[in-house]
Amino acid sequence: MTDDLNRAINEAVQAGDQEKVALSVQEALDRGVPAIEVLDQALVPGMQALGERFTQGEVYLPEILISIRAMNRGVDLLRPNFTGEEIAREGTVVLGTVEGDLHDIGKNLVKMMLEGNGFRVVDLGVDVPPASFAAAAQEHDPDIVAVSSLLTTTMTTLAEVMDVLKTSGVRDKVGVIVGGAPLTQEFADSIGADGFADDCVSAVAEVKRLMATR
Ligand code: B12
Repeated sequence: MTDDLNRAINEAVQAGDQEKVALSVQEALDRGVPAIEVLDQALVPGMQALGERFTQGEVYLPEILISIRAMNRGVDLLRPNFTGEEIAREGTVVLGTVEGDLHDIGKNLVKMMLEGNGFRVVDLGVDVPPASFAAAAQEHDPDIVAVSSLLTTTMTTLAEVMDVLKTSGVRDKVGVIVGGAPLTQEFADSIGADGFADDCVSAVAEVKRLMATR
């Protein structure tokens, strides 16, 4: 993708300009830029840059919400380019944001990337109690359980998810992968998760790696 188009999309996300995001994303697709590149190099960095500005106190929640809508317009245009009948079904992933946490932008991107790569994703949504991850694992017999956490206060709940998966007897049948801005590989290791990824592109690679080693 050309730098000017990349910058236009990134800035339009940050500005919360839905029309400009839609026009620029469509232009990129028309120029033959792969959807994954538009997501990975323009939309996500735009949202992440805004996240940084929020952290610095330069923008506030209303701006964030407006930008989320703008980003979603772009994601909606990309979505059909990710999923296709020609893509083989690779496996099943149960995915959700942990209890107490309502952040779902990153989770939804992970979902979209997995679906685009041929996985069936059972999306449990946000604020998912540990027991619900275990119940879904029993019901859907997934290869992987993927848990998102964006708050340091909900990180401890991830350890509870691991415990409940064990006590309900499904832990040995599934790989567990965790992610979200405050998490690290060290944290994932400390709670006994099998995998960690810090963005939606490496999440797919990590899921594939886990499935290959199981
Ligand atoms: C957008 C946002 C919101 C939105 C969420 C909207 C939504 N539908 O998601 C709203 C406004 C609702 C919100 C609310 C709150 N938020 Co908020 N929010 C953010 C913000 C600005 C951006 C998050 C985001 O979407 N980033 C973009 C996405 C693309 O990145 P990502 O989420 O990291 O996801 C990527 C990777 O982490 C990874 N990934 C994510 N999940 C998973 C899962 C798996 C399995 C894998 C492998 C990978 C993976 O892949 C993703 C894509 O590449 C961050 C700031 C920041 N710098 O992150 C604060 C932030 C996360 N929020 C914060 C806080 C404190 C809150 C509130 C408590 C604020 C309040 N006082 O009310 C509430 C909490 C509500 C709740 N109970 O959850 C803090 C958390 C601090 C902490 N250390 O815990 C942050 C860091 C801001 C800050 N510095 O203060 N927030």
